[in-house]
Amino acid sequence: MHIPTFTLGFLASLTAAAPSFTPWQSPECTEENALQRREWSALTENERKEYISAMGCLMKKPSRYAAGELPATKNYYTDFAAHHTSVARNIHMSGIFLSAHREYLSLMEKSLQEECGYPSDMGLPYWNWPDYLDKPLNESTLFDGSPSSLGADGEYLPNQPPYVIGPEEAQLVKPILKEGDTIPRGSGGGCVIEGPFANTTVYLGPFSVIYSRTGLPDDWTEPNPHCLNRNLSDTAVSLLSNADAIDNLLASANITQFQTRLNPIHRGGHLGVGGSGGQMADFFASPLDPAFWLHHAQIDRLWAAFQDEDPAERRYSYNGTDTFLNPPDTPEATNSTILDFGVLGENVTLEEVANPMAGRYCYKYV
Ligand SMILES: *[C@@H]1O[C@H](CO)[C@@H](O)[C@H](O)[C@H]1NC(C)=O
Ligand SMILES: *[C@@H]1O[C@H](CO)[C@@H](O)[C@H](O)[C@H]1NC(C)=O
Ligand SMILES: *[C@@H]1O[C@H](CO)[C@@H](O)[C@H](O)[C@H]1NC(C)=O
Ligand SMILES: *[C@@H]1O[C@H](CO)[C@@H](O)[C@H](O)[C@H]1NC(C)=O
Ligand SMILES: *[C@@H]1O[C@H](CO)[C@@H](O)[C@H](O)[C@H]1NC(C)=O
Ligand SMILES: *[C@@H]1O[C@H](CO)[C@@H](O)[C@H](O)[C@H]1NC(C)=O
Ligand SMILES: *[C@@H]1O[C@H](CO)[C@@H](O)[C@H](O)[C@H]1NC(C)=O
Ligand SMILES: [Cu+2]
Repeated sequence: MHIPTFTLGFLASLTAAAPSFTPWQSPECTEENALQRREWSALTENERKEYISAMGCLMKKPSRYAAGELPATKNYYTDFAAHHTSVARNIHMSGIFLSAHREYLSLMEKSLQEECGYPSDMGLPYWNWPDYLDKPLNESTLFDGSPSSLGADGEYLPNQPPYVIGPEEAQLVKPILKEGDTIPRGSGGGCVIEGPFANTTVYLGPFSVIYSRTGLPDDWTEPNPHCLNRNLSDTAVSLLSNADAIDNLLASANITQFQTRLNPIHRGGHLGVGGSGGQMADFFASPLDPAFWLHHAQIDRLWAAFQDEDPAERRYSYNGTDTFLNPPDTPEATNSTILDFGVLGENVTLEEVANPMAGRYCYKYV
């Protein structure tokens, strides 16, 4: 049943006028012509600045939501975060997590290239967490506040309590941490006031992790001006997203085990930048922090590596439904499950996003 759907969608996009294919969507994708996604620290300073300025450019492009539909988004960059917010309870802790984030990253990559002059031979950068564990994150190429960083940590706030893991957070970090465990205070906590993206005002969120269970209140679309906030937590990264955890992840027997092991690793990067209270720790609005894309490129990289290890078995293998925590009455993820990207891009099926080196994609991690 899914094959006709795929074919029709494909033909429709060919006939629906011009720019269905960008240069990197080569019909003949090879190791040689694939777009390269590289590690942040492997980029030159100028390349890092390309990423930073293209992101800044997207933050100045007009929102694509209909007037009045989403007052909390003021630009196209924030549209990405708003869309993520609206589908957060479908695309996390479910069978469509990996697929939805893969296409989402690709849409960002394409937007940077097509609308903001990001080099067409440069993919999204990724953040290989264990590479950064030998010194504090606030001294790293990511967050040292230099012009080629993603901006500094948030301003240091004294007297911050440790973060006590509540029941909702416990779902995201189990089995490494459990309810009642604590993470020591992060190294910032206040507004980012140094480096790129300093003093950015955002209007979306913040949203308590409690809403991951209950759903968002209806007024989530209303603007609430506040600063871009970070609260770097080296502890969260070293505890949850370390090299042993990755080795163990890649040794998973099947997609079910892979997803289960990935959960706390994934959350580690979010808590590592956002602590608690920073945008990156926001279950809904985390893409407001430009570090989001590097973190998720690393997640996608690990999924691609896992798939490549046994493509016949793993490429089109899914486990879970289209809803947070896979409630029994929700539909299982399959090849033909549709992902809806709203104002960001066309609908795609899980089948269409399963292979980074075929169909709509041609990229690899180096
Ligand atoms: C910063 O995050 C830490 C956890 O890493 C938490 O203990 C602290 O309360 C947070 N502070 C703010 C202002 O977000
Ligand atoms: C960087 O973070 C560490 C804790 O990880 C802290 O001790 C140090 O004071 C911070 N440095 C700066 C420059 O904020
Ligand atoms: C951000 O604002 C603070 C004042 O709130 C100011 O001290 C700082 O210089 C500003 N940073 C940048 C990069 O403009
Ligand atoms: C996945 O692997 C785990 C661990 O080997 C095993 O217990 C489980 O039954 C497997 N699940 C499926 C759906 O194959
Ligand atoms: C997903 O994995 C769980 C646990 O192994 C299993 O009970 C379930 O049947 C799997 N679903 C599919 C569609 O493989
Ligand atoms: C999913 O799609 C792939 C690629 O088209 C195909 O090989 C595979 O058999 C499909 N899986 C199922 C369960 O239909
Ligand atoms: C995308 O799929 C949804 C169903 O999941 C449908 O309601 C919507 O109309 C589709 N959008 C487009 C642009 O095809
Ligand atoms: Cu997400």
